[in-house]
Amino acid sequence: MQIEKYKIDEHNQSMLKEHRRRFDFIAAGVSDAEAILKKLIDFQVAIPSWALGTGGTRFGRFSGGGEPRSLEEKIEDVGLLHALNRSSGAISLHIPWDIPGNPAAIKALAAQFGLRFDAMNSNTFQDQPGQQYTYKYGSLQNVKKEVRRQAIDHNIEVINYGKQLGSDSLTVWLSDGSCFPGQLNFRQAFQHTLEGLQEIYAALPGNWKMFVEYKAFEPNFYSMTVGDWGQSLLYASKLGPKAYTLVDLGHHLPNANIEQIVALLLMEGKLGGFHFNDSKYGDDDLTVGSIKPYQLFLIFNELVEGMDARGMDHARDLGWMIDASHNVKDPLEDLLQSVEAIMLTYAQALLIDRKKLVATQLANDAVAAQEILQNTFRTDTRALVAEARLRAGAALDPLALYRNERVREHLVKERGAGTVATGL
Ligand SMILES: [Mn+2]
Repeated sequence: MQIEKYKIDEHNQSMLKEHRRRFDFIAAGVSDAEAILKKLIDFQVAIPSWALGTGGTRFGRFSGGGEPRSLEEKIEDVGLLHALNRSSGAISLHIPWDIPGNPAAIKALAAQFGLRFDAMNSNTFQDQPGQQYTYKYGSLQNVKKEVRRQAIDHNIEVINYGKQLGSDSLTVWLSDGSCFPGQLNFRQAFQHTLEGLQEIYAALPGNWKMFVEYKAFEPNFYSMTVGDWGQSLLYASKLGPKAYTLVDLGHHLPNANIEQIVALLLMEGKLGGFHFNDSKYGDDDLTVGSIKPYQLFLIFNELVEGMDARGMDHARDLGWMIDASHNVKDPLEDLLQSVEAIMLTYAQALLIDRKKLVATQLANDAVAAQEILQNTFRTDTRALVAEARLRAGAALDPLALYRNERVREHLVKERGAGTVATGL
């Protein structure tokens, strides 16, 4: 299923007059609208292959139908999203769920849709059919050398698939840890994990990055071997300049000050990637901006401020990805909403008057600082983001067009009602 260009043009034409009115209104109040629009057009958020099917919980999974049955169909789905919003120009694969049978053909297919391959993801949190050793007691941390060897070899295999596809980064998320006090020697678990990561690091091509993702709890509930940003930063620092910390919004203890974490990691040049989602309780994997949009805004504020302080390219110098997948919505609609929430919030962060904010900080004026941030947060950036889409050749209202074109119905017809995408 693809959406032809003329459908997008027709859709845009029908909304153009109202859009112009709304865009002119916001543009009149923004001093550098053109520069902001350029940044919005450049900004791309990678879509993970596992978000294209319905997510499950440990209790059940309720497929919505028309899910992609193969890697080719996953690429088609991301191509469809990208055609609608021109902000989803990358796909992040997971091995072994997405092993490319013919990497050259897969690469060519992605290129047809204007997609590149974002970070590759390894999996040592599950046992795969036919696997020699179990990860029940961890992978890189495991007390048994043969298990650690198997996990290292798997990660190197993932790098090799990524090389063939033109990816340039590896995300390592480990579920390693312990469920009960006394189960694990913390220092030994750390040391084993570090040694494993060092071997994987040594296999990285020169231009690659390694992202060390942390998570506070789950599936282990007493300790996690990469449990917070301190531990991740410790690994990344010991590994070397190609290793970075990856922040996933859902991987913190409740009420963690994620914006402060982001600011300090950027200061140290060690923030490498970012996983967007939203949560009420833990790693809920809900739609970006659906629960705590103000927190997302405060995080973007620090991201933009910290990247600008280091002269970084917003679009290219960090890995941006959605990492969410849940039970209820059509996954493609959910992803359109998530990308929209990211773009709206990024646009808000670009609108913050930094000079004024610094002045309030130097004057210890907490009231004025709050006014600046909240006035910006309350600015409606929808027409700004829509204008960026229009200029990039995307739809003014991607979700409306998706629904008008009855995309899901077509996908169910094409693929069947009972298809289940590989993933969680
Ligand atoms: Mn993640």
